[in-house]
Formats: sequence, structure tokens, C-alpha cells
Amino acid sequence: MFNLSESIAALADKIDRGGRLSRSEAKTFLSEAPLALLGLLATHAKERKSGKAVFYNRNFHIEPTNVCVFNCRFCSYRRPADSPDAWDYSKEEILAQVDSHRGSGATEVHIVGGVHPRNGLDYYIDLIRSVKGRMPQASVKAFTAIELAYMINKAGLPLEEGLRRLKEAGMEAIPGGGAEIFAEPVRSRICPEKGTADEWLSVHRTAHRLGIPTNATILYGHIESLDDRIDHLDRLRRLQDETGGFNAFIPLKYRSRHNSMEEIGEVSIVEDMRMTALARLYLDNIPHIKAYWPMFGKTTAQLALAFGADDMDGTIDDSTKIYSMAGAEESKPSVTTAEMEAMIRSAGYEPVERDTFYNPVKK
Ligand code: V47
Repeated sequence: MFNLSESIAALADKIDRGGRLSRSEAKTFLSEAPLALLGLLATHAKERKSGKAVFYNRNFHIEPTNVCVFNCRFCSYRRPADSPDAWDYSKEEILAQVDSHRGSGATEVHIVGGVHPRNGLDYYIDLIRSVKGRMPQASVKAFTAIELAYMINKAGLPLEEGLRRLKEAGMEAIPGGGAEIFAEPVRSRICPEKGTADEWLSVHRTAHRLGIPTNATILYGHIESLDDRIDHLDRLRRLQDETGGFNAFIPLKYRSRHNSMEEIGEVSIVEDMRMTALARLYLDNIPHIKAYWPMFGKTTAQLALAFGADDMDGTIDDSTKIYSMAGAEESKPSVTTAEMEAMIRSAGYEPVERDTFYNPVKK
């Protein structure tokens, strides 16, 4: 039908029957299948899992500092400690930020920042405990695997013990940042100083073992190849087969402004949709694919719901700068729940407000 080649028609049939794509099949399918077919199959795969539901939450971010010991080439946010644009909030300032979101109905506080050279594990344990104390009804989803590995290494503790202490203090989930691209030749060009793929994966593996759910990301649309993308997804799929601890996968499109890879530019919306569909089709064991609107922009995020995404992240409340500093459309990302629900409904889906663990929030 539709002049599809025999191999693409056979793969489409396999996917439609719920079959698992191998790496080489994923490569063939992504290179040759028409965009509309990817959308159709990814939508079927999404609807088999969560029907017409599209999830969102009420959340806000805290970005304690943009001072970072690493200097990733794609990052527009990081500053050296002596830069006039550097920030490094005190605990009191951070708690005042938490207080400013009181009454917003937030069920999640997302904390990530630069890897600051000064702070140690005890500082972060105290910070998490204090944030949780100020807003006990919200879950704390905190620190990328890179921040976690750094603070736990610095304390001279085994990973498991460090994560256990952070969990005890109130860290209930871990966000997906820091994964970038696992393939070493690309990783060492775009973020040479950052922890390795194996370090990232072992933080998540250990967290899953301790019952801490986590997310995963990919940073795509720069110098990586299709093989690198599939390799990245494959490592995540294998870890998920082992642990089942990932809740969501978030494809993060490289945004090119004000960083040292700017000359590369950005991929098109067509590429964004192909990447979203690939994630849904390849990661058959990760329940949720997020269309992260502060990075995609609202309209692209909405379109991603027709390519297998089932989660729009949250209301944000103008609390993150990572993407606006890299030139994303939303300079002060914030939506009300009514706007969020209207975005989801007009894409043909039923909005479901969720908590960090994807339980529906009772209104
Ligand atoms: O690891 C930094 C990315 C990530 C750029 O788990 C960039 O729910 C594109 O991981 N262009 C941090 N991407 C953000 C993150 C995240 C965001 C939302 C939800 C969740 C979740 C996690 O941001 C970094 C890096 O991959 N990033 N700079 C850039 N110029």
C-alpha cells in the first residue's frame, strides 16, 4: 500500500503487532519510512499504553547555580564563578523561591543546576530536607546523574550509600539530564569533561535498585549520527529491561543560541517528530515519552502528541532558564493548568494531571 517498499511494509507490520525493533531495523525504518507512517505507528504504540490520556503536572524548577566545574560545548547556561552573569543562591534564597510557589498547587519541585565546586553531599542533603520541609505535599525530583556522581564521589562514599542518604532526606525521583549522547566519540567532543555514559547508567541503575524512579534524556540534533541515537536508545532499553525503573524519556533538541556549538544550527521540526516517534517505537519498555515544551516551544510540543508523546511535562511557573538562555521560543516559560489542558484537548487528547509517579491527581 502507498508504494511502501517491501522491507518498510514488513517492519510496519511487525511494529503494529507490538514487535520489538532491532538496532538495524530501527535504522532502516527511521531512514526510509515516511513521516506520516512514523506518526501513525507511534500513535498506535502510545494509545496501546495510555489510550487517549496525555499527562502533565503542576511543577516548578529550582536552579541553585549556573556555576559549573564542567564546560559542555552545547550549554548556554553555565558561567565561570567570577562572571557577572553567574548566580549562586544561598539556602535562604532557594527557600524563598519555594515559598513564592506556595499556593500554586505544585506537586513537584525539579532541582538541577551547575556542578558547583564548593558544595558537598551534606549541603545537598540539607537542601533537599529543607525544600521538602517547606513544601511537604510536593515531591522532590532532584539532580542529574552527573551532579549526583560528583557530590557522592566527593564525599568518598559508594554510589548506593550516597543515593540512600539523599533518598532518606526526601529525594523521591531523579530527572533525566546529563545523558547527552552516550557514544564516546561524540560525547568527548560535545562534553569532554563530563562523566561517562557508564557513570550515568550506573547512577540510574543504582537508583532503580533503591526504588527511586528516574527519567532519561537524549540531546540530539547536533553532530551525532543516526547510529549514535539508536545506540543511546538501545543502552536505555537494555537498562530498563534489567530494572524497570525509568518513568519517562525526554528527547531534548539541541538549541543553538549563545553556546560554543552555535555554528551547527538546529534541526527541523520534521527531525523533531522523527526523533519523538523513534523514541516511542524503540523504547517499548519505557511508559512515557515527554514533549518538553520549554525546549520544543508549545506548538512543536503539541504536534509531538501526534508522534507518540504522551506527557507535556508541567506548568513550570517561569522557573527555568536552561532553554531560554539557549534561544528557545519561550523566554519565560509558564502555563496555567487551563492553558495546558486546552493545548492537550486541541491536539485530540484527554488531559490528565499527574503527580511525579504518574498517579492521577484528584481535583
Ligand atoms: O542534560 C543543555 C540539556 C539537560 C542545551 O527529567 C540542552 O523530567 C538543548 O534533563 N540545547 C537538562 N538541550 C534538562 C533535563 C530535563 C528537562 C526537563 C525535564 C526533565 C525530566 C529533564 O538540558 C542537560 C542537557 O542535555 N541542555 N543545554 C541546549 N543548548
